[in-house]
Amino acid sequence: MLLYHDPAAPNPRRVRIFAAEKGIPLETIEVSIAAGANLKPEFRVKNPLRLLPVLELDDGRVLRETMAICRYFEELNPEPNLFGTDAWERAQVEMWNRHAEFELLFPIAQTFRNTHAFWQGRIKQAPEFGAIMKEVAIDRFGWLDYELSSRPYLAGDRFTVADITALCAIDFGKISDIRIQADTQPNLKRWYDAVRARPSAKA
Ligand SMILES: N[C@@H](CCC(=O)N[C@@H](CS)C(=O)NCC(=O)O)C(=O)O
Repeated sequence: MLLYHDPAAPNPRRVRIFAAEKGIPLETIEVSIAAGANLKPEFRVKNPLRLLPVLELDDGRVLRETMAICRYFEELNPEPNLFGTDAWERAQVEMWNRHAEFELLFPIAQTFRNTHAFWQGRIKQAPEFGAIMKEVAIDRFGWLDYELSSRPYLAGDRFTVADITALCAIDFGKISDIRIQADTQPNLKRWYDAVRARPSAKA
């Protein structure tokens, strides 16, 4: 299987980490967002939305959307389980993954898109909106520290896809100077150090 990705982008990283946790080997092909390679006709046939990641199967079928790709991998290699094993755990993982996407990744990505020089001249930016999103992201770090005071991982006692989403979002925040405050957010820091230390985090 071939993954179209950009090493610097958070959503492709979610897929690479997920595959590494599952022991699924992936060939990768870099599509540089900085160089505008995702806007070129060769890539637009893979994804007319011009977004990464894209997974291409050996028979040429193409799958888009981070979570669709991760769910496909979960079906292919059920162990180690990363989406939950019973009704309650699956619901918890779903809830926490959505929290990580909408409460962390979304405001962090919107801060970057609307305030960073990288996007100047590439997209229409709304700096005021970006600044508000940064405030939201900073607020959510405090919320997550509170949540993680009662359990080791986002969805409970073990590592799941929700932790992958949160890790990639939080690491991506650094480019916009959104950072864990180790002195006031010890639970978040403890969780971050644990997930960052997993070999898959380097994928
Ligand atoms: N919902 C999509 C979002 C994909 C997405 O936003 N990808 C970003 C990289 S993290 C991208 O390709 N951006 C290129 C651009 O905006 O031009 C998914 O989860 O796969």
